[in-house]
Amino acid sequence: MSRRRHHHRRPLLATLAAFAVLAGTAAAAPAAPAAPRTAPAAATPLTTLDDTYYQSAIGKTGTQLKSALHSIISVQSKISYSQVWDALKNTDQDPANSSNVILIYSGRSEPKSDNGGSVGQWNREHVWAKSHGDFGTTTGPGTDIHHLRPEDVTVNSIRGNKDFDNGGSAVSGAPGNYTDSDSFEPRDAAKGDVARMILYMAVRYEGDDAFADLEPNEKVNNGSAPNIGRLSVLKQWSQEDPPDTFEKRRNDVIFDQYQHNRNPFIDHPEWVESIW
Ligand SMILES: [Ca+2]
Ligand SMILES: [Ca+2]
Repeated sequence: MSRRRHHHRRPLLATLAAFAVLAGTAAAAPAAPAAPRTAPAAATPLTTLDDTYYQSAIGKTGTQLKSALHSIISVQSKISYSQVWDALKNTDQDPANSSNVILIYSGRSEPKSDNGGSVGQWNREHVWAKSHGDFGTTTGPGTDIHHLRPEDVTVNSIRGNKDFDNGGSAVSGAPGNYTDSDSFEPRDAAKGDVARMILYMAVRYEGDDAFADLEPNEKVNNGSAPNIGRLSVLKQWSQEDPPDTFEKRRNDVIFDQYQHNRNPFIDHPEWVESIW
């Protein structure tokens, strides 16, 4: 049991010259006629976002805040499932090695070029499991890169469509992750990311666009219902693992280069408690 105790933790929090890497894969952006926006060279400051992007949400709480955020973040460009590969090579680039991506659960740095479906490769993990609401990989929630992350093929399969909760046995090949028959617990550094991705999906998808209304709940074993649990655990994880440089850069890259919408809970983690 203690054999994998001394695994190294990746220095995700290391300061990085993130914006040196912004050049490169913008070609994946689709031609959808969303609001034209020139990609800035650096991240827009939060105060500016509050005065512009989030203007109609500022000062609101609870269901009114959720509704305002839904309107804001539903204005977006969309990419196809095949375009997701290149997008993830950009959004999840290893700050210490521009040839690699970081795998969300494993924490491993893996060559971008080693994507695919074979053992040892990385593929596209739907953090909001796509069977929960059965949205598949057609353009929509199944290709929304706010909740898509690179992960080891085998570990992705172990997570499967399980809900999130604490506890279980150690996951082979993914130090710090645990699973049992009905739930999955990601490593500490990914816990908040997972929570904020799930809650983004809940606000973005409200059943008004031909896809299911996605919502978190307190259960595990949600199966194909459009729900993911457990909400109380996700809220705790969001507090324990606040947004870091990697997660914030990811949000900026998606906003600037791909979907032109943001995950509000990365910008304003306190909105989690305000809505839920
Ligand atoms: Ca984190
Ligand atoms: Ca919803």
